[in-house]
Amino acid sequence: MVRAYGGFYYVLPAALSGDPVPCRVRGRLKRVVERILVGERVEYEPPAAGTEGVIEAVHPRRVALVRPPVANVDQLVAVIAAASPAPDLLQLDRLLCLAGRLAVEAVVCLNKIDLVEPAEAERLLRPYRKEGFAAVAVSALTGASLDELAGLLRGKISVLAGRSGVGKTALSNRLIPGRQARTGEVSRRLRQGRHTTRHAELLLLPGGGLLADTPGFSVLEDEALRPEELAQLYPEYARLGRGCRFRGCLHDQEPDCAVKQAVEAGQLPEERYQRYLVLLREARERRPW
Ligand SMILES: Nc1nc2c(ncn2[C@@H]2O[C@H](COP(=O)(O)OP(=O)(O)OP(=O)(O)O)[C@@H](O)[C@H]2O)c(=O)[nH]1
Ligand SMILES: [Mg+2]
Ligand SMILES: [Zn+2]
Repeated sequence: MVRAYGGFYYVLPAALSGDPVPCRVRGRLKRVVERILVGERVEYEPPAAGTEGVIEAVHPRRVALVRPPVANVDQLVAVIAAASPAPDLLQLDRLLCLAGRLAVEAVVCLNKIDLVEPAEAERLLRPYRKEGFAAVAVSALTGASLDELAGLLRGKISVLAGRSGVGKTALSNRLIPGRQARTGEVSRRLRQGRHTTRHAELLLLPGGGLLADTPGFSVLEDEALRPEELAQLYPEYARLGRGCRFRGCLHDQEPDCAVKQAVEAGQLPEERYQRYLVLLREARERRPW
């Protein structure tokens, strides 16, 4: 199901392709399924000529995002801008942790590379590539490397996330021919309006796969993270942490910490470690993101 609107649920006939079919929900199902989310896999009775289809069953979902309400997400695309607004790497790290927590894949997408030197884009992405994240440097304005991004989205349900103004809507407009959602001011206004979450929608990508645009910070969760969970969400820290003296080492003040030693030896990026300490403090204070 890719779109819920005006009492209808729009269902793609084949897996991640085809034209959405308007459906109603079988009456008895309404009692069982409290809320059907976009991204839900459903069984439906196709419409006879001139009528609508009927959703007969909803499959159990693997995962669901709260904001935007999207089920069965495969991949979170964490978008930052190379400039304007300046890259918010703390926010990027939060999004990568969120993806890890939900057990969905993550892609680092650096947009607006037309505004910086190529070396600057590479400097920003290198630490993430080294840690094993898929990372692309693109420009929604010039179209640079958008085919590479499209390749990462193929065949998957992906959600674009990142702070306001980084170019999520501009990217989805470029990736989906014919889509002309308004960028800039308009979405900022909409975000405060009542339409935002109700209109979560999955857009069909030309290469196959589905993409949800989201406004601003909407993907962050309310639930606070425990410090031990946080440490596990950094792939490199989880791997190296096996060499720490203490089990459950949080790589902060503990003695004989393999992670801290790797940072001091220049084997792990210092700046990402400093941001980890910020997130660790937040987790200790149990602050929601
Ligand atoms: N120079 C440059 N500008 C871009 C690029 N991508 C987007 N922009 C501009 O950045 C501004 C914000 O883009 P949007 O796509 O609306 O940003 P958004 O992430 O959807 O923002 P919200 O919907 O508020 O969360 C617009 O004025 C775009 O034209 C890019 O690659 N290069
Ligand atoms: Mg937008
Ligand atoms: Zn440690």
